[in-house]
Amino acid sequence: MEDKILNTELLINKLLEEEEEFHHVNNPAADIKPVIKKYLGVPNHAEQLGNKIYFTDGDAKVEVVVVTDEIIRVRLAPHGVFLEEFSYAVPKLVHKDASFILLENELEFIVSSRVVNCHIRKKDFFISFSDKKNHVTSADAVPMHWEENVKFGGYYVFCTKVCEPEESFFGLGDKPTELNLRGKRLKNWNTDAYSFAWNQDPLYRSIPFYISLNEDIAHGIFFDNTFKAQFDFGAEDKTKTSFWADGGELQYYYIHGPHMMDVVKSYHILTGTHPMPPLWALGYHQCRWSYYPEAKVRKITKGFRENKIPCDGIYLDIDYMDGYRCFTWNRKYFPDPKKMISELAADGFKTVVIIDPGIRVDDNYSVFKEGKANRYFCRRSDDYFMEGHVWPGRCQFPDFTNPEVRTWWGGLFDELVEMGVAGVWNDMNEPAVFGAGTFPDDVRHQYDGFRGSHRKAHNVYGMQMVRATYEGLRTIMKNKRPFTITRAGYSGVQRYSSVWTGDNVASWEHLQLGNIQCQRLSVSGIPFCGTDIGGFSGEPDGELFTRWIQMGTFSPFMRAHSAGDTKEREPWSFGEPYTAINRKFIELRYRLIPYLYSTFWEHHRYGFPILRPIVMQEQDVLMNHFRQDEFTYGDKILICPVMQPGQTSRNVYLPKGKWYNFWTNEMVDGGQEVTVPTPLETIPIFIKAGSIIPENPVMQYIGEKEIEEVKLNVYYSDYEANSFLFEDYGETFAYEQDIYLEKKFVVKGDAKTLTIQQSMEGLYTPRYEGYHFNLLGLPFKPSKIVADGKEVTNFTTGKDKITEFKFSKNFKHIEIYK
Ligand code: MIG
Repeated sequence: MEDKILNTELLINKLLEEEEEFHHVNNPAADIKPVIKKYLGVPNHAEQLGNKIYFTDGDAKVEVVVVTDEIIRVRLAPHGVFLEEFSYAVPKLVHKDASFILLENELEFIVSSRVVNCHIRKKDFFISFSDKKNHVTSADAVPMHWEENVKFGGYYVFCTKVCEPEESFFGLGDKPTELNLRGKRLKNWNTDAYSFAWNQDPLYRSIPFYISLNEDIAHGIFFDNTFKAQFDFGAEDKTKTSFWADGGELQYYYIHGPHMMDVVKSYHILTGTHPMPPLWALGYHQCRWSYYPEAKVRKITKGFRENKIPCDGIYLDIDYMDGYRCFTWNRKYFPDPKKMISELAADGFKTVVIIDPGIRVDDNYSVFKEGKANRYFCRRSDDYFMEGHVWPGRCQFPDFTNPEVRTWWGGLFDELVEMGVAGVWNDMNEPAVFGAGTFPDDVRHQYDGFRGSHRKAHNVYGMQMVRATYEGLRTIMKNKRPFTITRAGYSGVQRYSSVWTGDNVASWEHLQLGNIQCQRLSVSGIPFCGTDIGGFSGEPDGELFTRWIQMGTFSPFMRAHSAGDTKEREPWSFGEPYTAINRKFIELRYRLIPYLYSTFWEHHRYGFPILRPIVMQEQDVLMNHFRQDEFTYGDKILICPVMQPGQTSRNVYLPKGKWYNFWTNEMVDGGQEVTVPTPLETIPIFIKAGSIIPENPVMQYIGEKEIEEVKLNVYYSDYEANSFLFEDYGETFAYEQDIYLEKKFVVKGDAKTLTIQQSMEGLYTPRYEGYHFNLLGLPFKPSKIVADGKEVTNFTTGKDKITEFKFSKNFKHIEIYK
């Protein structure tokens, strides 16, 4: 884009020079001003209309809206006319009792909520934000500006802010680069990036949201603009942070912290959270391009049961279809899909099928015929169809930005659901087109009635596809939770789908990259994410695969996937000792399901991410702004994957507080780096002291057996700590009617006692009766345990110093005495 601008500037200068040479008389064009960047002038006026405040320099207008106490939205209209309000990311702008006042002094106008002040400087229209202690968190470095786009209409829009010397930046979705984005320039334009490399940009998703952290205060900027957009975090000029787009409106939300977690939670207030997934989707998934024919699928699923490796999801990639026609089956490979799917289901496997956006141009194919008859396919500016080659050959593409098309598309899943399909995988929805890469700019989109070219719709196309998929499945499955996974997305995609990081490579570097990408997606509002375990292209050896399984055990979404031209890639493919270690970790995944599920609820209900980078735990420590290996899974389990071959030990940073080494139960002081042995059998896992980690018995798939008791692992601490457990049916939307149970545990110890308390809220009753307590790290050998006033007699303390006993799931108060 920069180049283009330069060219236009050169061209205009040349024209102007020519003009001078020829000395035209009466040339009407001579009065037209050249295209140059224009900046806001002097704000001479402030006007309040309801909860919106307008400032103008006489021509351009700026609108300021206080959305919540922490969120303020700014919009710019270069010639005073705002675009109609519509956003795929923010479906409904909630004004949560946002009271504010408008003040004016000699130097500035101030819009002030209970938490943030937005300053509009009278001298030059600079906009800045400060907190109630008058600490400026974000300030314009130049006024907002724009440049007319002669070719397409509208404007290139720009915003440039001050970048402070120690300011760090996080967010922006799936960028394959260091976690801290300081010093980088990045672009948002959804792209199919097969075998992407470190620093390659852009990738599959566009999440125009970043978090800034400076002097222990975090704020977020959400630039809700779907056009091709760029962000510069002190790359071009280390004193400036800017963001700009090729069109649309300069519209951004300032989101106040002061903690990074506050910013992420507020971002979720704007863009929504992930719905509760079906419980099985938290299990292990096995995928490959492709498992076919049916015999192969059965061989794989049988392999899991025979090897006693738990698995819940089995995937069918594009070869299950008839000539890659969506919603059809290749009957040679899969003669009776319904029978196969139901037999797989009886053995605990949920079948997930891939669906791409390209619909084969074929008048004998019902999906194409319906789409054609109803004019559901995208068209070029001159009304020709948008045609491109993808897997099925020549294709046309539904316009998923049209609500009518989404409803139609959603309805197409009824047959698959009737056959028993439990989940849908949306691929190639950047959209990807062979050769051309994606659609040309002039393709038109309905854009929910707000119309636009592909320049505007490109980045939301995939999100609207998976939205159509999710909403369709939800309608067809009635009260059952659908599972969806998408490659492309835009802010808000988390309301409809999980994501995977796309076509990675079987290399140690990609293991490191995947670790960062999942953390980044997590703070960018996309909680349910994972990598292709093992690497999509290329060949991992047993060690790399096992290290990847170990990291993947702690990815919110856990799926192994591989390209078709690689060797077999199941958890047992590498022989011993790998198979046993892979099994042990996948079993650990299943043991921790109640913990993961509770963390998911914390996300869904309260907007916490599932994975949390260390900087989110301790943002006041500058070193932590650059840490990207360790992360926490929920807030109680700290993980540090092993990402080097042959590594026998590694340093791990533990945030302040006390931690237990999960493997040895040894207590370690945080606030320091510790050296941890890393034999192939383990990776560093630490549990925060005071936690209660709920645990399920290992099963071959979720729901295989009735749960008879839930184990509560109680990690002693001498300070008070809270833990949570969320329980419900696991596969319906009853939780929306408050049919669930939220349990809160409080643990507190001293030298002679340990107290555990439980309180419960909600309308659900789990079927198991009791807890199996596992007390770890007690500094004394218990002599007496009293639960709800009754003495517990049958407790034991083993050689490992772990004290065990059973008691009712409804307990309120337990005391353990020395
Ligand atoms: O052009 O469906 O990222 O996961 O296996 C490749 C085949 C298309 C790309 C996806 C990958 C999938 C593959 N797809």
